[in-house]
Amino acid sequence: MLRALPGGRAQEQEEAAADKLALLMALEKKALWLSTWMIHQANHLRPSRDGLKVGGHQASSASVATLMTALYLDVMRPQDRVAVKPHAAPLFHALQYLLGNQSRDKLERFRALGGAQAYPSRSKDGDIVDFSTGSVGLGVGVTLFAALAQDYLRLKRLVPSDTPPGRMIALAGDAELDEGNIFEALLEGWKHDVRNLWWVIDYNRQSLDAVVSDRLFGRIDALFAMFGWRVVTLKYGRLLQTAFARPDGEQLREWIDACPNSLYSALVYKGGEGWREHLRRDLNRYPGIRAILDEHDDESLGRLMTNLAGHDMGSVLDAFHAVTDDQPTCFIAYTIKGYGLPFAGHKDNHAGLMNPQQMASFQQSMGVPAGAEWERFAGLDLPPEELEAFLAEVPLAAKSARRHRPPPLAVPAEIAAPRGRNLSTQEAFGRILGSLATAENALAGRVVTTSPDVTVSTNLGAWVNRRGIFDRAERADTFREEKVVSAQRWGMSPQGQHIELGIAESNLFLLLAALGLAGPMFGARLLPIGTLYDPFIKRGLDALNYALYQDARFIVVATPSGITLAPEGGAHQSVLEPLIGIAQPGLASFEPAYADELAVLLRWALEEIQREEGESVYFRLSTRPIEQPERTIDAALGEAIVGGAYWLREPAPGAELAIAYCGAVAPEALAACEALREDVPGLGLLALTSPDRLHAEWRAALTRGEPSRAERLLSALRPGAALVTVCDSHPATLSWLGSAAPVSLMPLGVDHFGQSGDIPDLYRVYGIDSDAIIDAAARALLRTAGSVRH
Ligand SMILES: Cc1ncc(C[n+]2csc(CCOP(=O)(O)OP(=O)(O)O)c2C)c(N)n1
Ligand SMILES: [Mg+2]
Repeated sequence: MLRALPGGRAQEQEEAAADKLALLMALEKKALWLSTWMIHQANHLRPSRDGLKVGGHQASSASVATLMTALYLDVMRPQDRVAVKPHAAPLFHALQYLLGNQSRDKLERFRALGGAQAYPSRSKDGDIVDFSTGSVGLGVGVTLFAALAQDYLRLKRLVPSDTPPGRMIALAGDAELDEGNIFEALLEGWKHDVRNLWWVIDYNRQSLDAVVSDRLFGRIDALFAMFGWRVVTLKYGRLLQTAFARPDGEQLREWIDACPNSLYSALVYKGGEGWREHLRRDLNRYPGIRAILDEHDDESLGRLMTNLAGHDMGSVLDAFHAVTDDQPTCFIAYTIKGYGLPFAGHKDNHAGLMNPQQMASFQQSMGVPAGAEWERFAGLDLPPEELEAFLAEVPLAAKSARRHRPPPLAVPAEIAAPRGRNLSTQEAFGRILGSLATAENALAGRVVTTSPDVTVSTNLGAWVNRRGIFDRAERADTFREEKVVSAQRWGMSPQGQHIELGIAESNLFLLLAALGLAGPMFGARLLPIGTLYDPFIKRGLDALNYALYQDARFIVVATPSGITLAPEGGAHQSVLEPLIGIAQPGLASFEPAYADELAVLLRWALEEIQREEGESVYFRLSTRPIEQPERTIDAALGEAIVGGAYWLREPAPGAELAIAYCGAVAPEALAACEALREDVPGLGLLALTSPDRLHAEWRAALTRGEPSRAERLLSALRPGAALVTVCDSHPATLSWLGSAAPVSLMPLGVDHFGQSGDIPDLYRVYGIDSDAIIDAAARALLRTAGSVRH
């Protein structure tokens, strides 16, 4: 509200506000037009070579036209960051085009190769996109973890804390709230007391298939309030509010309030006539309502009855600008899916496209002359210079970089391998991090660890004891204060470098996404390391994929893994995760067997996640202590470990047989190798540290027409030699080696659910113990000798 000021100031301000409103409404109209046109021309005017419809979401874009125009062209500041609901991509691109950040060429190639992406993409659309979206719910959730990451950096003064923080904003579809990850995130956010978070819910009461349940949203505001959020409901626009203030207007309000979502949507679609029929039937006894009906023709009655606040620019601006503190805020904005378009409100409009006739009349109503479809201001009532001048002054147009490029942090040339005769890779990991925690270097200061309630059981204890747990407030470790003996010291403070999460793997990966984007997003690099049990990668897999899709960089340490976890049983034993490691883009995966390999690989990973073209890194580790080799790792061996494979026992030239193993089954492979040496002298033992890297290099080498690393290694054997592969995971992890080199391959591994038992029993039952390896070698040799007839 404008306060009365002396002289003409109040009037001047009112005029300026009215001017701004008119400009924003004109630009909203243009953004709606451009988004609709962009989709239309991609579907109807661009030649199709494959007979597929291109698609695009005209209705979903129209639904948020007012909200997004208000945010992008007025409310947002350069430091704010946004996740736009996936199917509003066309509107997002249109607004960026108006701001001069998106080219016409890209809009014309909407959903074509190299053009504007179907869903906003950080890596494909470039700097204009803050968070990729696509898998509903995840874009909303990640903003909460970005707010946490921002606090982490500011409280540690890793970024300037004297400038205002950015607001992390999600523009969410209402059906996104059906995704469980939203609620997992809300709970975690409450625990961490997150701030500077806005979720703007486009409450059009429609999803893809259907109209959203009426009863649901009655609960939603209470739910947000319960988690400490401010809830701002934007329900009725100014036209409706004025009508409600008239005699009997209250009856109209009550009628709309009680109107079921499905009926409201259907009447939106039917238009003025439909509204009139229903209002007459239900409210005709009220003279005030009859007066309203008499005063409005069908068109203006339709306009009145659909005047929801989410489409009322003035109401939207007031609501956004009224929030000036850092309390998380949820705006529930009532909107209409397809607002302003012929299929507004129709329940089937999600993927609906306007046909050429509808488009022609829409074009006419928008006043866009033929040939001027891409003109930024064609058909608007305001002078282009004024619109241009307004856009130049929009806060977001300020040319401060949205993406930072902080330099990489130096990684020491060597990380010492933990010593010990018998070690598991999990213990080695804990000890490496434990000694990193004592290092007084910049690198250690940027490492941030996180885990969904498995910090201790994944061996992060030593690190956490030394570096502490992150919390906005200083909190003592009560057990310690009460002198209760415990190996864990869990003091909390803003200096802490471990973020403890509840058990929700989706949250883990969304937090890793946010921490892993800290460099480009906030200007200070973090080196995030997340730990979890290997089988639960699948629980958070979509969030992991989501994090990687936007090129967030982090290290995932998954431990324990496989049936080697023996007594824990099949529910906790992972089988297929190494195949995820091979197939997942953006992720380099390793399964080392020995502590010294892990030391080499962790050092490499800390560099890799900082490299411009690098990837995130996944380590699959084990709790099985195994005897360690006595050796020093020279540069060549180090390179081979990173490359994915080396000969642990070099084969004699032209050898008949080799065994290739990966991970914790190393002792079985070694034992089999020793046992076979007498009968097959010169056999080799190939250690695989990364089936993923080896596979990727094989494919790349094939394309280059050069021998791959795998082929070069195996060329030590005679062509057609026998190769037994063994791993504590699905045999397909390694069986592809049979195509990379001319060998006759026998793949061993686990291809059905595990069960409780000890390692000797389980390895025997699942066929990965040394006897199984020896047996497979014998069969392979027989087969290569041609004595087995198929
Ligand atoms: C995880 C996931 N499941 C399914 C989809 C397919 N999908 C795309 S949009 C949508 C409905 C979205 O409804 P809402 O969030 O209300 O958006 P709006 O009404 O604004 O289009 C669905 C099911 C998806 N993108 N992601
Ligand atoms: Mg919806």
